[in-house]
Amino acid sequence: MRTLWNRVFYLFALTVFFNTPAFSQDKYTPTEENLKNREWFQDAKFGMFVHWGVYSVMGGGGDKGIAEWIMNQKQIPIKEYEKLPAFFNPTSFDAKEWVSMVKAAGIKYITITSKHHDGFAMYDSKVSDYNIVDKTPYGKDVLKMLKDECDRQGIKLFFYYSQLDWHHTDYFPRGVTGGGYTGRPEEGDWDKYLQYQNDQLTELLTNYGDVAGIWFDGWWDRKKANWKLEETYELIHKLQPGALIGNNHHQPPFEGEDFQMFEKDLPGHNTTGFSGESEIGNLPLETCETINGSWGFNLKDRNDKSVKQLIQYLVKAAGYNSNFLLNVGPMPNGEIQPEHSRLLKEMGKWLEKNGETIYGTRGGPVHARDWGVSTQKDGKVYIHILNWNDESLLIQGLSKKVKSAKLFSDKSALKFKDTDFGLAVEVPFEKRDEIDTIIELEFK
Ligand code: FHN
Repeated sequence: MRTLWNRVFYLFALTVFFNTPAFSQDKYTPTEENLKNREWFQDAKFGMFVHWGVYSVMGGGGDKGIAEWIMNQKQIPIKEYEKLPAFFNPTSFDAKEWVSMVKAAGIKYITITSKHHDGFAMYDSKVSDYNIVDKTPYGKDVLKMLKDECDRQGIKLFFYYSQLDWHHTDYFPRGVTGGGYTGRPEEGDWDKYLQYQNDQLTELLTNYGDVAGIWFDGWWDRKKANWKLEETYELIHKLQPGALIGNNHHQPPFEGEDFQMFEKDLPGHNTTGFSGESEIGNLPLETCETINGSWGFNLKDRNDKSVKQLIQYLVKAAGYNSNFLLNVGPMPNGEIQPEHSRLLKEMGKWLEKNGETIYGTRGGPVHARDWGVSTQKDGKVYIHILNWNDESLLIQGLSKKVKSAKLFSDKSALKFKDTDFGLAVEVPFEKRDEIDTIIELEFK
């Protein structure tokens, strides 16, 4: 008899324990609104990344490959680097022009640096006067101006936030970057730094209306540190449950995150060495890439990708069920480099014609191949031939019998044959497209 009561009591205790708030911390349950926003994110497919800050004034200091990291790469002590804000006066910054260009490019959201590793806030922070309103002759909150214009034109805005901080004295113990040269005392209170971080995040998620999400970076500077991410993530989801959290930690997703990004690589690839420790989780995916060779503005970087390369990257990302977050580094005067706006607008023209095969789709069902990728939506499959030199193509991995195969561009019928080895489709060369020959398949 006693043992039965013990067992019942023990079970009751367990259920109470597991449902007490303290414990539920570990299991993050996204709200309906958050799940809806994840759907929106996956349907959106195309975002613009913006690396803009006082480092833009240096334009890389004449060195290629240096931009937003110039403080660390040139070992510029804080007391010298703090002179830069006085030179930052982007009087040509026009949020309306930026957002109108973004719309013309077919881009659905913007992710902009609210604070990068140099610790300088590109918004009106009350937590630190090391910001654009208090320290620059410009004195205006560009994030506020941009958010208001995004709201006007129906574009969503994410804030990039660097957890790594080369300026804050309590970012201590130092990590793999931002060592001795900064001039900070070799002491500091890590928990004070985390509080500072969370206070700034509270500002960003309180003073700018609905924010689409937070794009964290810099965790990798102190991989072994206790970043207390669950507290930070819980704070964000308490302030804005629908906000999507992603963290560029280059690890498999952590509890509390809503999307997973890959830097300069398609999901599952590791050509740049960033994704060696990562694995594809079950969260919405995003690949971020530079339009040239730099994230921040670099005066000499002429390594612009071609329209073909950029469109094929967007298509491949969609084939990998991932978004494409394409970066620009605006100039210190506030303008986006005209050659980059032109490239983005060319992508917009292509999306005007072919957007149906990208927006709202999901990757597959045919896995990525050296000839291209596939996307699917509403029972249709779009085969994207990006690199193929034969007239006929054998497509494997389709589970249903094909009813029709059409060239997406002119809806003309294509000859096809369902064989034991896959679907053989004939795509005459004269019907090919230099960038992406799209076949629209419908099924029985
Ligand atoms: O160090 C940053 C870099 O400056 C840039 O912000 C990229 C963007 O994904 N992320 C880090 C490098 O992993």
